[in-house]
Amino acid sequence: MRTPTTNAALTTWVEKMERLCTPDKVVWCDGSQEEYDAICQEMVDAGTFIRLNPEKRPNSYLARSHPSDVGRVEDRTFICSVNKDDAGPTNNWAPPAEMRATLNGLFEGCMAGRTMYVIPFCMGPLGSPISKIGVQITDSPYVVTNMRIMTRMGQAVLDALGTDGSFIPCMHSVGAPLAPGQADVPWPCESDIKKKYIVHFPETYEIWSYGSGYGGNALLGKKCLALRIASVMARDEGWLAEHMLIMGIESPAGEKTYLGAAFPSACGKTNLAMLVPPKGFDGWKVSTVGDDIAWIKRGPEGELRAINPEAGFFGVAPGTNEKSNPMAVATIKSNTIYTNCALTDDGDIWWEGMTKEPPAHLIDWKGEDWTPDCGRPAAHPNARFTAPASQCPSIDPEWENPAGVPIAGFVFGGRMSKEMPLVYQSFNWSHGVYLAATMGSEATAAAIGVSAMRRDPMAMLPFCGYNMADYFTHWLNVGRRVSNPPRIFRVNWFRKDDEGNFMWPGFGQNMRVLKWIVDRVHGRGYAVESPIGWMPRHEDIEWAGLDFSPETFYQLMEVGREAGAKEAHAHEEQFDKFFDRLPKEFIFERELLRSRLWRSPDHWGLAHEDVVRPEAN
Ligand code: TSX
Ligand code: MN
Repeated sequence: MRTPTTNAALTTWVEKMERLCTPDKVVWCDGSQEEYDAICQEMVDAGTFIRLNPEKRPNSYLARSHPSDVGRVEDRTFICSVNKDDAGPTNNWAPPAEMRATLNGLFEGCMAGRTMYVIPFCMGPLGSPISKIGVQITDSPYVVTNMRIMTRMGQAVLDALGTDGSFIPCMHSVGAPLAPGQADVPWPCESDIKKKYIVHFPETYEIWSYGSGYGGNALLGKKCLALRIASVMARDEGWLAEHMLIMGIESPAGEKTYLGAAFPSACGKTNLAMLVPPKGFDGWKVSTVGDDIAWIKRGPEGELRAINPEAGFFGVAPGTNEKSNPMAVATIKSNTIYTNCALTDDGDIWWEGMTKEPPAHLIDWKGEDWTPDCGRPAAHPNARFTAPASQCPSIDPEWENPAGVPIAGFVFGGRMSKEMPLVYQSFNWSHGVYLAATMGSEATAAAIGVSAMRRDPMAMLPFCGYNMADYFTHWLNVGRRVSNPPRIFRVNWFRKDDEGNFMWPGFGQNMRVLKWIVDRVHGRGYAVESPIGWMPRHEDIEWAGLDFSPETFYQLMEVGREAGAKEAHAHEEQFDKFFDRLPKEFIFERELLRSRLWRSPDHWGLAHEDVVRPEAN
């Protein structure tokens, strides 16, 4: 095949990788529909893809992974900076030279019997000054088809790259070479977890991934490039690469407000990005720019503008239904790849939480017969859909604007069953960065049934490509360099009462919280100053269409002073490991929080002596 690029750096790299991996052949992907359809057909023939019933799911496929390859492998994810301290205490680190030697050994001959695909892709709209070009080499046709949905991929990217444009090299192999005559399996991968490697070289902007074909391990444009490597580039170049959804909110008067929102996993980020306003919000519109990643840069007027670097959604399937997320249900009706979902007898897919009643018979994600009483989940809990963002009915008209959309506010949330209010606003930028850095979520250890709070600063713990203390400093600096920095909020949809019931209806009803946030970022909307931040009173929230008493609302909003003090102490422990790299502002924010908690028991507008909560005067 003639090389479809004049970029010498690219052809040199591809030739070098071909010599290292010794594939049977090399295919440069052009990104066309014909190429996509042909690769899908090859995977159907090989047993990797099952074509779904075209009447139910046009142009859609189901893939089942190897049971050892079902999610990101955080223990096998490495940041290989020259100095260990530049990766920081929250990342796995290995010396770059040692890691390069290990990888060279693993990749040597690793594509024997396979095709090596070259995937030129662009994260962000082609031609946007915020976008970045990457080239992924992979031996997985599954990766090629997913990358075509998740990124702008193919010949147009090579054309944009030109003769001397630069790209981020992304090297990937499933790590399963075939001996001559050896039969392939539907999902080749390295099943020994210790031989899987997801490696980032932050100083040279390089990615090497070995042994896994699944999601964030293998679709290298997403977590590896658009978060880990991009966060390093963002630090170097003065912008932000964040694990955030981007949503637009339009009032009946036509005022448009864009928010970025970060949540750890299992908090319903995709649901929020596609929220449908509830009864009582006639004329309000919510639109989706992205559901996972935001690249945010200073615009010409000193404002912060965001793009979604992705072109599709790689969403968790279980729990997605007409009620929890009707926009996602519509998005995945066609042209979608399903991974580790269950298969129905009529060639459709199913997962837990799709319908109230499960079908009487299914083929589960492992390919085995399944009935409702068999005691096993039909879909893997981390089963996914890969679907084009353009198919989302709520996609924002500006979602591909190369200049991005202006961000007016940042929202940070976690899953907290106690002592974390529904919503509050930070006093200022550095207090907001502190709130974001101390956020966390309760992860239930299913085996023992207890909840433990896991801190996940800005939801970036698994995705920051450098020392998180430097990341906090970078955030503080960004606020100093923009005019009118976005206002910062904390939210919690998951508070429970003493009986263990969720106190807040969530989902579309979150619109009521978003409206208060929108009012606040525009300098409207009332709030009471409390020791932890600005809080709405019951009458500051729009309640049309929902019965929600002041009593319940204030229970949802209150924080015990004792609990607040314990929280401040936990922050101290959380940050200890960063030693003197932690920004000094964080020490002052913590001591200010402690002081406010104990010195304002009869503060104007606050109800009790021993609890913090706003109340009407
Ligand atoms: O996505 C969720 N959101 C955000 C929606 C825009 N989920 C699902 C989380 C798992 C991914 C939620 N679950 C939310 C929420 O706001 N809230 C809850 C908790 C909850 C669950 C069920 C009910 C209420 C709250 N059911 C009834 O009230 C009937
Ligand atoms: Mn994510």
